[in-house]
Amino acid sequence: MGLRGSKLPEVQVLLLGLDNAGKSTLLYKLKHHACVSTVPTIGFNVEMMEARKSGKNIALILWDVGGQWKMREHWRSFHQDAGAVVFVVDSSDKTRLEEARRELDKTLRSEQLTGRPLILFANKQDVNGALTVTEIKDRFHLGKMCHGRDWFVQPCSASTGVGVEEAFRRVVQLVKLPSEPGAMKDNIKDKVHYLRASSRH
Ligand code: G3D
Ligand code: MG
Repeated sequence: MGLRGSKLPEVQVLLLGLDNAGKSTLLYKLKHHACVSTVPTIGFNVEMMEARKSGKNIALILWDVGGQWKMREHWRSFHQDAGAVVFVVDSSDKTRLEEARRELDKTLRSEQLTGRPLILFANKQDVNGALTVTEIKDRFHLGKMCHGRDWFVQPCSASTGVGVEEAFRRVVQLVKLPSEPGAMKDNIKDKVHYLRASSRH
């Protein structure tokens, strides 16, 4: 049995991005249709949502492993089983855009993520002066960076909820289903153990 007792085929998605990009707020918004105060994620959040893909019900497991420096080295351990990468960008913070670009570039260079789709959430679109999708695509050189994989940039605001459901629908559309359904279930438990231990240090 999988996370929270789900018997559905599980598909894992990495939710990455710098700290303060809005990952936790997005997860809460999606799960609870509510805006809650978040605290910086130390360790990780993991959420499951049910979705329908190719005529089948699936459980999408969303891993928000924290954007802080301390946790970045642990991102790599998630790559192997990821069916898609979601990278959240704070479109209003121009001072950290280059840092975000570098992190994304580094992530996509992981051999284990070859060919996995990228969905970039251009978050905080409600903030005046936020960069548009076109500006982010250009500044990230996304066409070049994502050569050989499907990719999509979705504007959204985790605060207002605009674009959030569309963004996750796009994830469901692009995510790769595991070739062996159920093969990863023990892995999820292992990962939870591993991360709990790592975040205590
Ligand atoms: P993280 O999980 O990526 O580190 P959080 O980021 O979800 O903790 O969000 C960091 C801060 O950004 C929070 O503000 C949160 O309310 C805010 N935020 C997240 N998404 C949006 C958005 O779409 N628009 C705006 N305006 N703010 C957003 P605080 O002040 O609590 O630190
Ligand atoms: Mg967080």
